[in-house]
Amino acid sequence: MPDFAAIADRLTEQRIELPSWAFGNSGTRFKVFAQPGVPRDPFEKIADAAQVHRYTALSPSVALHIPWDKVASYADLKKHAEDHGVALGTINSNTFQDDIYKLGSLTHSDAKVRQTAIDHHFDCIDIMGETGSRDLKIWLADGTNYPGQDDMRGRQDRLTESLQKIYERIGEDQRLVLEYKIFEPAFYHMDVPDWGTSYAQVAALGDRATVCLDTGHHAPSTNIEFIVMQLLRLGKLGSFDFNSRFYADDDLIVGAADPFQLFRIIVEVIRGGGYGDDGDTAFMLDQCHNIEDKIPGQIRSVLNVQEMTARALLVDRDALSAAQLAGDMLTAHGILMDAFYTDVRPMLAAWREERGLPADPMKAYAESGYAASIVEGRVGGAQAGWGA
Ligand code: LRH
Ligand code: MN
Ligand code: MN
Repeated sequence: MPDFAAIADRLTEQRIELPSWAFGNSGTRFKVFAQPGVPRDPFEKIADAAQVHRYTALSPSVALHIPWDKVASYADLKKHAEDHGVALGTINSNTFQDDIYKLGSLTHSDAKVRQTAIDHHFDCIDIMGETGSRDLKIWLADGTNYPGQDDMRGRQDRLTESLQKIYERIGEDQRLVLEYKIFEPAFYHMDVPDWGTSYAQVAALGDRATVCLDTGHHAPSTNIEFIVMQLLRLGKLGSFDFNSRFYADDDLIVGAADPFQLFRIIVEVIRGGGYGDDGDTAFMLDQCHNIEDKIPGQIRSVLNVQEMTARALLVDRDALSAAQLAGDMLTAHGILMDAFYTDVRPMLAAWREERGLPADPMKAYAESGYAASIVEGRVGGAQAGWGA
């Protein structure tokens, strides 16, 4: 196995984008538990996200969700982010919370509704111009609840047409990233339920259209690393929404439910050339901390991604290929597991200290007093959360 020292530099290439919505209140359909001190506007969300980067140096950008993060001046928000040592990243569109989209948005049978949804994406593209964002991420809640409710084929054709119009608007250096999800909120069929549908749609658009893989959006037992391999092979893995799940789209801390799966995914990202400076695959988190504290929740997640990345970088590639070519399955499997079982935490603590970072970012944040300062300082105003 390679030495940790041999992979240490590659860890500096890691960039994990944070979702602005992870810092606001969220919950389930049963209850949203409000927390004291959570942000009341996008500026405060950025300030909180910057704390994660400050203690880890892993998360230099923040994704926005529109209209949740609507502000009067995106230039001001960009400046505010830069003043806090982070950048604004992916712009997420949102066509899932307005009454007109009850029966769909980009797939709707009514051309007026489709145009409203397309116009929303045009607004998002304008915002990208102001924020300097590269990626427009589209996740659609479109689908049906009952067999026969609508014509699935017609909806797919309308989706192609709508996406084409949006794609034509993005700049030469920008990308359209289409996220899929097997179910929820629609329960019979989703219009973009799987990577194959997303791939078919983005392949028809062109080179600047790619797929977003949210790790919580598959059927149980899906081999997600296989999808990672295939999309990278096809040059279409634009980004990840990382989170973890036990049942459905649980949006829990990354690596909490199944660290081994996270390891296997990152092994394939590295194998497929998607990692770091060489790769075009954006690592993002998509989590909702319903009951745990939001900032340490995100710190934990980015550290878990880093830890599994270190272990994945430790896989002895040459020995693995040799064993695979020799048909020596037990040796090959053993090589992978050796890397997985390596406890890299002390090495990562030292790696951080060498770079002027705290050995234990969770502890450093907890001792910083920031949590108490926001509880004290953020009085008055409504707390930001879903739909805010
Ligand atoms: C949908 C999703 C998508 C949305 C986010 C809030 O389940 O994963 O990425 O934008 O949640
Ligand atoms: Mn997502
Ligand atoms: Mn999701």
